Amino acid sequence: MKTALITGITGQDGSYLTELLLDKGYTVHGIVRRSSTFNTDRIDHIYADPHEANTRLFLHYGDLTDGQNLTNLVLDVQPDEIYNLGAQSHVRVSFDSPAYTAQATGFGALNVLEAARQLSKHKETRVYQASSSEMFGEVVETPQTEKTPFSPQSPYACAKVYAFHQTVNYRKSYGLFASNGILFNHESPRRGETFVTRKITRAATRIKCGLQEKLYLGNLDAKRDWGYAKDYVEGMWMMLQHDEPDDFVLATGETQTIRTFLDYTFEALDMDWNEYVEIDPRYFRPAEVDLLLGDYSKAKEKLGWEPKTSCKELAELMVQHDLELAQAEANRKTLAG
Ligand code: NDP
Ligand code: GDR
Repeated sequence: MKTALITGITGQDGSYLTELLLDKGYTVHGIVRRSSTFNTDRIDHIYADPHEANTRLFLHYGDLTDGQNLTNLVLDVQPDEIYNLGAQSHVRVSFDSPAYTAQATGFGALNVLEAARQLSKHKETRVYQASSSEMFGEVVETPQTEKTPFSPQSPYACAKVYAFHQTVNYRKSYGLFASNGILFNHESPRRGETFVTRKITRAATRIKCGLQEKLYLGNLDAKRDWGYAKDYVEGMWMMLQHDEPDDFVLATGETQTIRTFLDYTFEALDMDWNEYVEIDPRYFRPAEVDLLLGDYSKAKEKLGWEPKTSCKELAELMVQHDLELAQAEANRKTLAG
């Protein structure tokens, strides 16, 4: 069976991709960052003691900014497939930490490609690069396709554009099987709590349970093409099973404002968000991406990939999950007196 190496295994997508690959019989190696607190919450339910028999998930310490460490790991593990999902992935934070974002999100991808190039001298390996719809930035055309020019609007997006082009460069220069997935926003109950969808579903359910009074947000007018992360990791895997490396957009082909996501969330709880939401300019960005809407027809035609979950269904499944979390928190408070 195949072996995969995943950077960013502790993130939202890393956790779903690990489940998918283990289900398919892969051995999975993941890179985790050393941290003074546990950062493996999203994969704890699938991680078994490596001393036990039949374990197929292995974790290694490392960091995308440490190229030597990545090359050593890649040469040791000899993966058939490498998924580079690791990144400083928060757009707003990238304005505060532009240099670190460039190192982790941009040069980190170069480190992964260079490690893969070393391995490819001995055996074939395939690389997936987690590219982003943020690279489109300023609206040039809609819907956005693989041919739409990039116009990045943040240090994060600039770093992703660099990584995108290096991926194409390694493909052309060295014949490396390296594909870019240009993924539009995808969310889930495992989404980080500072991204807007999860911030909304966490706050709305906590308000419902009497644990919070207000929700402070920034720009409510931006439009995003939101899909379900579980659907999207399947597309990542499909890209690396394709007969040739290429670049693919994964999206739903529908776009909604933050206001509409608020509608879906609060309606699922029989509440009106206008009573609870306040604007805090702290959450505005120095430059905003106003409209993202993806055309996934190339992925549909060449990979047979299609999204399965609508934005409304996504909001509802996130609400259901977060309501259970909020109810448990409320119960703990009651018990504690
Ligand atoms: P998350 O923010 O949930 O996860 C990011 C992962 O990267 C975490 O495992 C994190 O580790 C790890 N990481 C961060 N910095 C480093 C570093 N210096 N070295 C090694 N690992 C690091 O992101 P998602 O799962 O949502 O996204 C996965 C990838 O896809 C990212 O590259 C993101 O930019 C990209 N993307 C995401 C989209 C989305 O809508 N979710 C859309 C398009 C692209 P830790 O847990 O320790 O913080
Ligand atoms: P995004 O996601 O920047 O699209 O990047 P995020 O959820 O952070 O923002 C989406 C939109 O919501 C607006 N917004 C707020 N955003 C946050 N985080 N917090 C708020 O309080 C808030 N209020 C309004 C934002 O201004 C923005 O317009 C995500 C990340 O996963 C990237 O890594 C990925 O590449 C892209 O999606 C595609």
